[in-house]
Amino acid sequence: MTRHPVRTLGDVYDHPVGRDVLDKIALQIGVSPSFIVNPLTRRLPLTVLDRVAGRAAPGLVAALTDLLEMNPDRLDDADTHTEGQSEPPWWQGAVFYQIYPRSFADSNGDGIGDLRGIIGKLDYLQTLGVDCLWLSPIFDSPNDDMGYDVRDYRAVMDLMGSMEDLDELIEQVHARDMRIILDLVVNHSSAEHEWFQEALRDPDGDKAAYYFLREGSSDAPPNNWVSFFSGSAWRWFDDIKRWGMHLFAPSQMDLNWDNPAVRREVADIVQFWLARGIDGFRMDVINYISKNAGLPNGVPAVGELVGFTGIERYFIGPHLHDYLRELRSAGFTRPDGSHALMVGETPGIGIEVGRLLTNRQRREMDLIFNFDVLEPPGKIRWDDYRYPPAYFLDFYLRYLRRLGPSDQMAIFAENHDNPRIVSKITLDPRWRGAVAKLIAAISLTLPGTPFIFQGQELGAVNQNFTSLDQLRDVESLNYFRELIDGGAARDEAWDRILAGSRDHARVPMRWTVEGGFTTGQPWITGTDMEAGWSAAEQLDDEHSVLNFYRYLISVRQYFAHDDFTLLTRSGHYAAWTRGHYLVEVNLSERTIRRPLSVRRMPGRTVMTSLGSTVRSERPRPDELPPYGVLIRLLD
Ligand code: ISL
Ligand code: CA
Repeated sequence: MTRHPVRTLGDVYDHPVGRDVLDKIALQIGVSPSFIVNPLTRRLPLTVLDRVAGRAAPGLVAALTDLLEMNPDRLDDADTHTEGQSEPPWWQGAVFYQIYPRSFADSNGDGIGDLRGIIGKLDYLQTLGVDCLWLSPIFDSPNDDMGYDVRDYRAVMDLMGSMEDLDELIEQVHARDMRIILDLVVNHSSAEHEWFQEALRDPDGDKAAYYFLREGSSDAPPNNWVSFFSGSAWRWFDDIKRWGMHLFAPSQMDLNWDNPAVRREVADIVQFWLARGIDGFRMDVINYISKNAGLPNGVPAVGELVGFTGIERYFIGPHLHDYLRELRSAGFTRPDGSHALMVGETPGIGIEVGRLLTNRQRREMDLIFNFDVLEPPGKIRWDDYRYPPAYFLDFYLRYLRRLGPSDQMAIFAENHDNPRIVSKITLDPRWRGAVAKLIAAISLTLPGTPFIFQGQELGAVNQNFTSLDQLRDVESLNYFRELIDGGAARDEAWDRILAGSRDHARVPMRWTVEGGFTTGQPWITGTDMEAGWSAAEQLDDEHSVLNFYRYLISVRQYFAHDDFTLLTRSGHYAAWTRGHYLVEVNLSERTIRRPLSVRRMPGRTVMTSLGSTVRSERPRPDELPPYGVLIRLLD
């Protein structure tokens, strides 16, 4: 790999990491990237930039060059050819469905969703038409972070059922021609994992070297990194007189991937599960696994900018690509040479680095989640704001323009860490169904691999939680405390929690009007009781969001491998074709006119987003109603 020196602003932009960073800055300040990088500024030496920026944000430029130099990989032209590529892999045309097992279906009345609950809903999932299920963590865990803190990577969590239940689930999924992937949480393990327990018993032994344990004095953590769940990323273990690193909750101890034994363990775990028949893994915060050698302090200016001090020391660490390639071959390769699916959860990763991680020629991962889609510029999840649906579409359109033939993007609007997309876009109940369908239409007809989060297909909305004791999530509870400790008024703190809490997505699925999730007391209670929005009601309603999803998923097979052409994108209107299908959308809450050029294209209407909530009259043929979608099959 040739190393390119990074001396000028142009060098930064020619570097994948640099381009992602500068694109992000441009997006945040609302200018085109060419406003920052153009023929005039390209030659600007970074030393000069540092002198200018250095006053306001000391160390920022140096942090950036460090990051770039540590990551020399580029996609060269040779990486983008398609010759010799066989059939498109199965996941390229697939629709994924994320299950949060704890809240999906409870089979035994203990109030907690479980594997047998999922088995009982396979008919529903098959009717929906999804191709692959992704289950959030089901491995043995003390559940400080709802399974994202694994105690035993080879055992099923008691609350979820047994290994036999899982085997049966895998078998039944496959019998229905679907696939199933699980969640691999290996940036960290639970402190209750036997490795960590062993480390506590013998802080100089093998297992201690699986983690980041540092000697020192109990009043000064080894560096200034902060945890995503509030406070320092270090916790003092008085018994062994060492600090232990946790980027997430204090019981989620980061694993040291620089230790080859750790990488071996992870590969073995993956092999263990592949042998049981699973089709791959979603890989939790996988881009955080390679930390900078020596764990240097984060640059405070970066911390202020992005909110998490230290992040530039690990979000694209020096060995990330190597470790992934190694894991792909040692863990994700089956005895017959085929590969199981690797879907990376990669917070902070932009489009260019995303391509490095998933380009088929590079043999690292297959898909990643690019989280920049979730918040428009200037917003974070805790802000109470309305998300413009145009941002969702334009984000993926821009993403697409940057992809080559060996790249594929994942498309998603929701997951278990985020509020519901409908509520982000509108609080007006009149548009609930239309907005849900708009997101469905974009997600399912753009080229890319769509991921639907449970309940999204029902147009689920946020919950009207009224007090802290209704919440369960460690992140929300910690953040509330952090805000209060920082001097915020209770109302003000509560508003932020209510806007961004992960618990909005984690309340039980609404199977029936009465609920239908459990016969007992659910572990967390949803407040949305609105009639018409449960699965049972929607199955019977031809205009429901659920049936809109079903329709699009069922016809997707006819265009999933066809070309995409953007016909028009202006104002609140967009139109595109995918194969023989023509999709038109209204991204606003006002009725808009359809352009004549598109109206004149010969074909017949096969689906509209009418119905569900607003039983408005048939719209005029030259108009699209608020948030409307019109799908035609062209002659
Ligand atoms: O919620 C966030 C922190 O503010 C997100 O950044 C989230 O933590 C991040 O996307 C990583 O999420 C994943 O790993 C976490 C777990 O809590 C999340 O549920 C999981 O999706 C730690 O394992
Ligand atoms: Ca149960």
